[in-house]
Amino acid sequence: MKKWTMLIGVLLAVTLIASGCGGKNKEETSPSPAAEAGAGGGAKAITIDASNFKFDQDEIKVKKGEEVSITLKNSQGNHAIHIDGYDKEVKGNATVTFVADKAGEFTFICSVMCGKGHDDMKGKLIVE
Ligand SMILES: [Cu+2]
Repeated sequence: MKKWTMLIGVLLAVTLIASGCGGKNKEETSPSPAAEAGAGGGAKAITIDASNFKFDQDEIKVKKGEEVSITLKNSQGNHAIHIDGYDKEVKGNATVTFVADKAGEFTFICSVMCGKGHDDMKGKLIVE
């Protein structure tokens, strides 16, 4: 009788350990793809190309709370972007990263006096 009880006890322990390991493995494997997705989707990368005298995108849409990474490429001339309301500035061939924590529409303008078309260089950052 005692032997049986012990055997059942051992079997139970083995089962528990085995299932415990299985559970642990699942825990170990599942966070890594999620972490990768988090890293990949962490910052929304936006590249704006500036030339005389326009930005190739005049509307950027992001979600509120999203981390946004804006890169400005000056393919022609010398321009920079200033985002009103967020007080963020990106100079040519540089990147600025910030969290879009305020919803609304924010105008961005060229903040370098680049020539006669300078005033036409504007766009909208839409945070929804
Ligand atoms: Cu300008």
